[in-house]
Amino acid sequence: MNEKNMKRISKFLSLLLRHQPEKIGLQLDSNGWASVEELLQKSKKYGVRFSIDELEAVVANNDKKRFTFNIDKTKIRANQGHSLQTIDLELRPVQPPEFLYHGTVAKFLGAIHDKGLQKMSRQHVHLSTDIETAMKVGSRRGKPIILTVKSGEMQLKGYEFYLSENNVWLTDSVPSEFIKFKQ
Ligand code: HQG
Repeated sequence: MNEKNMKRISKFLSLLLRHQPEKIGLQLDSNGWASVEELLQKSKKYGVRFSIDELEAVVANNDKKRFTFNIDKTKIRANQGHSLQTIDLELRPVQPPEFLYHGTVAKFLGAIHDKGLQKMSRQHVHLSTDIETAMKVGSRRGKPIILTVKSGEMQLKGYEFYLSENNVWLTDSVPSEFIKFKQ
């Protein structure tokens, strides 16, 4: 399968498994899992055809490991990034490193200064351990600006951090006092 086709399927899966399963009438359970069989059938009916082999290739080769199968590959879910507020990914709090990074753009800085980092339409604020990833995330919107989050200090003060299956750090919000706006 070529790159373009993989990307097309990955985008479609993100839409269904994170945001709008109702688009094709797909059911997600409370932990975000969809039946693989139902996904293939309903996608086909909707006009987006892909085989189980293609789905497996997308899950295995996805650049950010966005999706996971259950053990017998009868179910699939997105590892993070949901805007569906009712999905419980069963994340357990873990100890974060001293600092984590968030990539954003200049036009949001005023609001972030005032209100801190907020989850906006997703379930969590997304953070990374390395600056390079934060640069990529920020550059989706323009010239990236990197914010350093004092995650170690936050945790000591009782804030919880989670690590998704694909190594994205997640938290509910980051108040401004824990953000270093200058590197
Ligand atoms: C900004 C992609 C105003 C925040 C990426 C960001 C990531 C505020 C935007 C994942 C704000 C939200 C998530 C505030 C935060 N006022 N703006 N108080 N607080 N913002 O897309 O972190 O390819 O929901 O800086 O790689 O950009 O989809 O979050 O610019 O991992 O797998 O509001 O999405 O992954 O945008 O990206 P998003 P994000 P995938």
